[in-house]
Amino acid sequence: MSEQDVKAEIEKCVNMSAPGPHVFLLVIRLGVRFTDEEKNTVKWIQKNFGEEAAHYTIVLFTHADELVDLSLNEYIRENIEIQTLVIDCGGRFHSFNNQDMENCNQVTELTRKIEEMVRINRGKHYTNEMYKQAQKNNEQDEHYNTNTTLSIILVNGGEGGDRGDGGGGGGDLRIVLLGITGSGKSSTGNIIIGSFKFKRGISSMSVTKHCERHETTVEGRHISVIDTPGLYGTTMSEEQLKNEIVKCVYMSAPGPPVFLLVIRLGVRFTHEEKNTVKWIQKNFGEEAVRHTIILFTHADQLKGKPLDLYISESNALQALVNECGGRYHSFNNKNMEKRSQVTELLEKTDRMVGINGGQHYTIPMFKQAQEKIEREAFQQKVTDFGKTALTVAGGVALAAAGPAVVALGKAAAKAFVAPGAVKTLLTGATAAASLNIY
Ligand SMILES: Nc1nc2c(ncn2[C@@H]2O[C@H](COP(=O)(O)OP(=O)(O)O)[C@@H](O)[C@H]2O)c(=O)[nH]1
Ligand SMILES: [Mg+2]
Repeated sequence: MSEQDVKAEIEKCVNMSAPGPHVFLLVIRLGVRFTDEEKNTVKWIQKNFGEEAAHYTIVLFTHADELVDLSLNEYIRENIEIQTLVIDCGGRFHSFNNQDMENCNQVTELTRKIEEMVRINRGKHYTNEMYKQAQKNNEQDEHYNTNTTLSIILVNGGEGGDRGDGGGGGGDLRIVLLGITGSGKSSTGNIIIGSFKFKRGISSMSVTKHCERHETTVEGRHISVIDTPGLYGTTMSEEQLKNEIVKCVYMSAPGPPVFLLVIRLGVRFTHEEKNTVKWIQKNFGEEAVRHTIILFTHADQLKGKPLDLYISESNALQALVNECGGRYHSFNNKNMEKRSQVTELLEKTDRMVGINGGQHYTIPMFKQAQEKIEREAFQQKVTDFGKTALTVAGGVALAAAGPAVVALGKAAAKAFVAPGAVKTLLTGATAAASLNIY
């Protein structure tokens, strides 16, 4: 197919789904090597259909029945490239066994996921205007290349339902637990879901090393709780912790998480704990704090002292609460029977979502925060390189060393930039093969 033919076919398929599809299904075959072309398919969709298109995309895995040792969730979790693809699509995915025509459940389930996405998109669908805009942008881009191996199905879904909004406001809720080791995250998770599924305790065996998710239904609402390794006090490397954070964001998909910053009462408020809000800001972005509630555990150890009074007696605690917009709640994790503490927490999350005008924390916010960290780390490397060069140059004619350092800094910048540049090229590139549009 010539580039022109492909373009004409895409145009046709967009027109066929007028006034614009609710969903792009990005079809990926499992069980065979995940190719470079496939890795770039989300970029391809964004390039050809516009940036917004990814908000309307669900990854549909076929041949999932051929996975022998692992469940689909495990497979995605263990394959960072597939995981990235899924995260790029807001964590939305589904699988089909196309050999099993009788299995109506797989279709019903897909429809449910589509409806959920439409709801999160507030009933909006991809529009032909978005397509035209993307085409206009592409015409100005001399590297435009429509060839790829990807299969896309455009689906016109139903209008958004009213079953909640995926982030509170009475709808489904996804809660991510953050805090230092021993603060009571896993116990808090157990209280919320109403059973002892998260391992808790202080021995090294029970310290949470991987993100874990358990679910429950509270008064008709589907609640998922994602427990995370401690921000401090584990033996994990920064890299391992970072991988786990990516996972917890993925686990909270589709849709917007609420963060619970878990703090233990009754013991000295540590330096690390004081920095946890900064940690959240750095790793999840400034906006994440607007979606955070502080959850104090060990409320039983206050021995009847009102929590407000306890907070007001500590400048550091007060500052922490203020940083999180004055939102806090407390749990006595030893009292599983006291369900009112969970109901009250849910009320507070709903109120927070309301105050945020229904706006949620999103995956792009997370990505932006991560990119910022990478940029800053890179700048730091360049600065350090300059400093080393300055030391090497020694005290020899400082006036001359000045410009030399700048030059070295630039050289260093090039050396460090190179991998990024390759990445950009790779992501900008679309691979050759045929385009199948159904
Ligand atoms: N008395 C009391 N103990 C708690 C409470 N919450 C947690 N714990 C205990 O504190 C310890 C650490 O809790 P855990 O949930 O494992 O902390 P994590 O490392 O943050 O997941 C465990 O021994 C829990 O039983 C609480 O509200 N009251
Ligand atoms: Mg734990």
